[in-house]
Amino acid sequence: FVKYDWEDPLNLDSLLTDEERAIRDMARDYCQEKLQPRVLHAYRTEEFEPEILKEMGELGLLGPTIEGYGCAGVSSVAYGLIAREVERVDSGYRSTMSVQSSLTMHPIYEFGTQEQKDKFLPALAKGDLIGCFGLTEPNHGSDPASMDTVASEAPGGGYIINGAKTWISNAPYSDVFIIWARCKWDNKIRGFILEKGMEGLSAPAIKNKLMLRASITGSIFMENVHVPATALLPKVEGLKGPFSCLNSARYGISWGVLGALEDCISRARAYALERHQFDKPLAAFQLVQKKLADAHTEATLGLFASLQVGRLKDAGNWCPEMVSLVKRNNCGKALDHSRKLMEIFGGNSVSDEYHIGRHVANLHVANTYEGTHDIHALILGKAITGIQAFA
Ligand code: TGC
Ligand code: FAD
Repeated sequence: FVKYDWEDPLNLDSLLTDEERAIRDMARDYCQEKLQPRVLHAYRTEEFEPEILKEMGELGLLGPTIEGYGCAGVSSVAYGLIAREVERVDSGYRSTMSVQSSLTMHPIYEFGTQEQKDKFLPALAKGDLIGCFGLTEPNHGSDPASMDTVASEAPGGGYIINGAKTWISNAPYSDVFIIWARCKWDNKIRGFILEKGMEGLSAPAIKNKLMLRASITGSIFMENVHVPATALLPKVEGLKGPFSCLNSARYGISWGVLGALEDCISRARAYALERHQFDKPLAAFQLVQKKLADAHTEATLGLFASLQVGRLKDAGNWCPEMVSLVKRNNCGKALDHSRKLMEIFGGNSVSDEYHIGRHVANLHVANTYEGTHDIHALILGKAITGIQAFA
């Protein structure tokens, strides 16, 4: 037999290419050396350092699956491995990275004009510009089809946008806003690129969050924002525009949350070996071992499922329901098991110095945004039964 490796029990490593392993190792080194030392301060103060995006850009971690425009052009699996390493430190840092990559760069790359791509993608890839994605509204979260934000044709050319978005990651620091609005002239939803400084556009921060504090979240208010005709993303209409971006981001989250769970496992293991009660390390008690075994099993199975979805995605042999399956399962499992592992820390779990409480709080958000756990159950339920149960 080979020796059982508790950090890679089923040898995921053997299914990666040399390039994917190199990207993972580079991302892990960066995250552990540069992000881990900053995370407690960021979480305590809700202060975001925009330089982090520039650092990620320098390493080719932004929009990594895009070909050209200064992007790395790597596989979806490599993108997942990056998300896993970033979220091993904090889900908020992964949020910042995935909103830039999947929700800002992706729609410009897929649905933008050549001019829009040339103008925005190289600067977003370097982290010189920061982007956000406005779909959710104060009155419409799970049901974006009912959105109130509207675009109308401006008399002298271009469009006028009115509405509000809420819970938008990166918004207060953003230079580029991908805004989804219902177009008054034909009632269809389309995407627009708004830019910081446009009259009538504001993006105040939502402060005092209990979770995901290392990622800055804001509202977006648009009062008669006049945008030029060139702001429209012309190559898509309808909800499949924003949902296509979500396919990519949800897939990345399915890897990311398991990075957070893996960090919880390794911290809980170290703590259980070190801490003694009843003259024994906690790790010697069966109930503690069961918590570690359960978490470790689910993290491993989840990683293999995401790897398979990534491979199918790159082969063009996939569908969104596969992404719903791994997003839902991995977020739910990461949240449940990180919570159980937190018990191993007893009273110390309350201290942020032990990190696990921060992961648990963050994972509640990951289980909620990009489609809640229950919304993804309904997407799968529809695929299984053929019956739509949303409304
Ligand atoms: P439905 O009628 O099912 O579909 C409308 C149109 O969209 C198409 N479509 C998709 N296209 C591509 N990919 C997908 N995954 C798609 N899902 C649907 C569909 O084919 C149809 O096209 P067409 O041409 O026929 O018009 O839509 P519905 O209104 O019934 O919606 C159903 C539901 C509940 C599944 C959907 O609305 C949903 O997924 N709700 C969840 C909302 C959500 O995920 N919001 C995320 C906001 S962004 C965010 O949270 C970022 S956090 C980032 C971070 O910080 O990391
Ligand atoms: P609701 O839709 O009001 O849902 C509340 C509850 O009702 C949930 O449990 C839900 O599962 C349940 N529910 C709703 N409909 C049904 C149904 N038909 N059947 C059964 N149960 C149902 N959005 C963006 O657009 N861009 C971002 O960058 C972004 N970043 C975010 C960052 C953070 C920190 C947070 C917290 C959210 C972010 N979001 C973002 C918003 C996020 O996508 C929404 O919160 C999420 O989609 C859920 O919408 P909601 O909060 O309006 O909940």
